[in-house]
Amino acid sequence: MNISPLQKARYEYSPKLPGMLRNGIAEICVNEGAATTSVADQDKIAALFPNTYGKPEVTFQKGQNTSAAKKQVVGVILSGGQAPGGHNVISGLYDALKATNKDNVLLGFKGGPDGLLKNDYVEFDDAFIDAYRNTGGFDIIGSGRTKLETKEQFAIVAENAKKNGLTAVVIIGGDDSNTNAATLAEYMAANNTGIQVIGCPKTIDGDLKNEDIEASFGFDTATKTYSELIGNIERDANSAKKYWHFIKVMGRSASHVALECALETQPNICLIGEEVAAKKMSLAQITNYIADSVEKRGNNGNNFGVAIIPEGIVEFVPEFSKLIAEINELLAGSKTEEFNALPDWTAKYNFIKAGLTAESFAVFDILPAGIQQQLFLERDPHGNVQVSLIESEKLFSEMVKEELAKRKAAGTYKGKFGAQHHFFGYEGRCAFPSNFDADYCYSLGYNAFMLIQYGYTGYLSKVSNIARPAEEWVAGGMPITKMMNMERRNGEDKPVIRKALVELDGAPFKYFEAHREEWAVETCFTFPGAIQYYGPAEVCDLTTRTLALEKAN
Ligand code: FBP
Repeated sequence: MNISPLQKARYEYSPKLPGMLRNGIAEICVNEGAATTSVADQDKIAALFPNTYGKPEVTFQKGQNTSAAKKQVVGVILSGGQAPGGHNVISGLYDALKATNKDNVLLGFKGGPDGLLKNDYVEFDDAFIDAYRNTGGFDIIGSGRTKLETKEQFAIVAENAKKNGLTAVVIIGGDDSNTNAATLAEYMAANNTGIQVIGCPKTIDGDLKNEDIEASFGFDTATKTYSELIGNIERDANSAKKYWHFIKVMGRSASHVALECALETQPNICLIGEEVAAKKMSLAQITNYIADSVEKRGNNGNNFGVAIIPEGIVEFVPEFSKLIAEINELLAGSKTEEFNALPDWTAKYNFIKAGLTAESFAVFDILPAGIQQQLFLERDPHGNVQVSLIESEKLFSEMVKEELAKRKAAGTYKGKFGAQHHFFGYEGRCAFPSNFDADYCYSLGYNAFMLIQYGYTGYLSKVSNIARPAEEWVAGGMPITKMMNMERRNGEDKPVIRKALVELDGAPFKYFEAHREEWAVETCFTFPGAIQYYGPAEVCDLTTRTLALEKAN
């Protein structure tokens, strides 16, 4: 097989472990802290997780390994969207498992949770693992978005696990997947299966984060990849001086990715969904905010700029969410067929006008025609609007264009406006993991095995102090129930891990807020360049600005 020189070099890279795990398996002992309680709704969560609730935080230390000798057969899955470093979680898990006992077995279940349900797996060996060390992607076993959440599914998983002699299952996923890992752990314990379940925190979105989990893996590499591209676009804009670039970046809901990219590249504009929601901003207000920057820069002779738009933005605009809810209602059930049968867009437009409230129709009516049609024509299998497909970068650039035309007619705007559109998402999810993600992921996997070996279940692999060099990282585990609260989901109260949105009083947003007025008018672009894998640590091992600001004293 042909491989690139970088891939070859990355095979040789030895990920850095936390200092406490570096002396070899024989010298890793465990220290238990106090019992834990969930972040909210303690009584309800305790009642739902009688076997796994309230367990202590654990930390690994240098010292004699006192875990019981036992042959381990571990199953692992990758769940949800790809994130750089997944392969290293698996290689860290494999290395710790084999270093503990060469007869231990690691099975990779294919295609995400479906692999556990269909009992579709591969057994890893050295050659298999070596071909994926320090590489991006989830292609080692694939991933999937099936949710493992019903008792029936758990029973199938338990049966397949027993068939294969599994002692533990490791779920590498985001907040939903780890919520389900906690429920599966509880099921396994309640049914005396003896099968442990451990989670690992993954998602490029950065929204699986709390006082215990400092960052989800993949966020570092994905944001560095997008920031490189945004920096390159800024240089292009500053060279040609003729375009405004509207760049949408992934992040299904939270705006952590957009904020981190803004901190790295200092664009003229970056929208933050959480701020839009807190200030209840309308589409017109957001449009005016961007148009003000374009106008001021244009009047200074700078007919170019860069605006970062988070993927999830429209759901944070109250009037837009209301519109979407009304559209979903309008086309519920058989009404979709009625709508689809209408002969042309004019007939459909009249149907929409008659069906929406006047308030929502007014919002609908100011949308560019392409977006209007997208809202009605591209729908998911349940008939709902596919919000993530809305081209918000085009939505705002077209609305800004219309606003500027009015300002031009009024004589306040004297510049020229030409727009380019980009969407950066898939480009970053499978990049070669940065040194940080390669090290962090390997440590999470290695650590996950130590949690299994010491008999824990319902825990999330936790590596903390990660804004410091790896030597100082702290390895351990936290009961997943500690991160849970009750939330309303699909009409029911459910125990879930709290999703971390951008905190408007947090240090990363405060830094951005303190500088954005200047960035909006001046050209303050910064150019992070490509991820560096080899060279001085201050260039190669740096993690995100978000983490650095959050952890600065
Ligand atoms: P996870 O939350 O599963 O990690 O996935 C996040 C994400 O990458 C989002 O940023 C994006 O909106 C979504 O996945 C895209 O999903 P898909 O891969 O199904 O197109």
